[in-house]
This record gives sequence, C-alpha cells and structure tokens, in this order.
Amino acid sequence: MYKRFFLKTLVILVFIPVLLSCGDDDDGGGGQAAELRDPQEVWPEDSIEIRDFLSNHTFSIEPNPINPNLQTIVYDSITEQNSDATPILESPLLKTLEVEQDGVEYVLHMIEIREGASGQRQPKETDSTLVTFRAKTIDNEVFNSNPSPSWFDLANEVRGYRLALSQLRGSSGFEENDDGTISFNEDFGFAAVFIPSGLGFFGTPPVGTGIQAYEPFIVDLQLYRSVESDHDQDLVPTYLEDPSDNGLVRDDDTDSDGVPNYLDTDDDGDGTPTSEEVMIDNNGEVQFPDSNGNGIPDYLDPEFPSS
Ligand SMILES: [Ca+2]
Ligand SMILES: [Ca+2]
Ligand SMILES: [Ca+2]
Ligand SMILES: [Ca+2]
Repeated sequence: MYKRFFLKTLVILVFIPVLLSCGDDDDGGGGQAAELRDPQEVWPEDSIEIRDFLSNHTFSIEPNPINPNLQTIVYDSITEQNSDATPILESPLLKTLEVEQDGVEYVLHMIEIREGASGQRQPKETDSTLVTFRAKTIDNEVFNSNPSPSWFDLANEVRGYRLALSQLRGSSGFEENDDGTISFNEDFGFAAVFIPSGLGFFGTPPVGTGIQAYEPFIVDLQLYRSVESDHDQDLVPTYLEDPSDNGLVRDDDTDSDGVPNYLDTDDDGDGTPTSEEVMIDNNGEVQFPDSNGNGIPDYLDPEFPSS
C-alpha cells in the first residue's frame, strides 16, 4: 500500500508560507503584547478543556474525501447512542509529553497512531519536515489543512506542533510513478496532538482561523521526511544554537546584536566566524573546542581568539 501524490504539486508547495506559524516575536507563540495574560493562569483552563475533549470524544481513522489515499482522524462526541465507545483519554495510543516553558509544566497529549519507520530519524524541533496536516479548533472545526506533502521549517512553527513532530519518524521510502506522482511507503509517522494555547498561539491566534485567544487546538499530522537544519550554515546545527538549553532558539543572542544565534554566523561577535571556531570530527559531528580553558567554547567566547 502506498500513498500517491503529484510530484509537481509537491515541488510547488515547498514555497508556501508556514501555516501554524508562531510569528516573529516569540518562540513559544505567546506574543509580547502588554495585555497578554499570565501563562501560569491560562494553562489550568486549557488543561481542563483538553481533558474534557479527550474524555467526551472518541476517534476513528477514516478515508479522506480530499485525497482517497490519505486517511483522516475523525473525532466523535460520546453520547447515549455510542456510550460504549472508548474515550480518547482511555486509548492505548494516547501518550503524554511533559515540557516546561514560561515557568509552566505543560502536559502535551498525543494520539500516536504510528511512530514511523524504524531507522528513520526523529526531527529536532528546528528541522525541516515534509508533512501533511489538518488543524481543528477544540470545537472540532477544521481551520487549516495541507493535504499534499509540503516542506515546513519547524523553527517557525508553534511549540506544541514542533514537539509532536519530534516524536515521529518518516517513511522508509517512496516510489516515483510513471504518471508523475510519487508514492510514500505507508509506514510514515501518523499522530494527533492537542495543543494548549501556551504551546500554540496563546493570546494572538491568526486571524481567520476561528481559534479564540487562549484556546487550545488540535492537529492531525503525518511525517514523511525530515532534514537537519543549519539556518545560518555556520556548521552548528540549529537545534544546538540554544546555549540557554530551554528548547527555544529565538531567545539566544550571545553577542546581543539583535540576531539570534541560529541566524548569526559570528555568534560571539568577535570577528572570527563561528565556522572557524568549531570543528567537525571524523564522524561528521560538530565539536566545540575551548582553547583557553575558561569553560566557554571558542565560538561563544569573545575573548578567544584575542585581538
Ligand atoms: Ca547554525
Ligand atoms: Ca547574535
Ligand atoms: Ca550561529
Ligand atoms: Ca570566539
């Protein structure tokens, strides 16, 4: 069994803008407007709303009318008519991720229908990913979908979506068909994630999505491929351009020049490019020498090399 997509469509869609963008202001999607609420106050409300949904809904895997080869996840309310249905909360496919952000200990719920092909890499939160997805409000209304595989830069996406994709793996391969379509092996990653607003759009949801401020939302997603990103091509993969080690790359700017490290080719601003202050070992892994032994790697140390 394969999934069939038009290669021409695939190439064109590489250039479409991000669809679950967190915007330019904040890695967590929280915006910076002065009137925004406290994430610690919003999270308990979102948590209740998500758990209510998981308790009151069941799910099934059904054909997609847009693309007959691409199954979709359908959520149904549990009523008297289907009172014996299994709530999502009790599904053996439900898993949880714990992540700390903005002083909040979030719990992210996922239905992991299929992790993906063993041996395929799991993307980091800042990698490029070839995906299809369908996004819904917590009221079960579709507000966005991408039914043909497209490449998305995860560094620009909301945190909950990035975290979910980082749990999956791509497909083991694909075939090019005579008619110009490509067919992915049906072992790609397939999941749904329930994203609290603090890991989503928080107080500034995109116009036209139907998502209210401080509302959680749902994304059903499929991962076919992923590629490690090095946005500034300085030999340090983007996911490692995070000296604060908080999982967010937009808030690290070692030399305070306004350019975050992951986009800065001279991270410490000492005039020596980062690419000349790191090393690639025989395994192709980046290494970070500390030549003057002061505990700060050369590429983040403006004191080395000394002028
Ligand atoms: Ca880099
Ligand atoms: Ca900088
Ligand atoms: Ca850099
Ligand atoms: Ca340096």
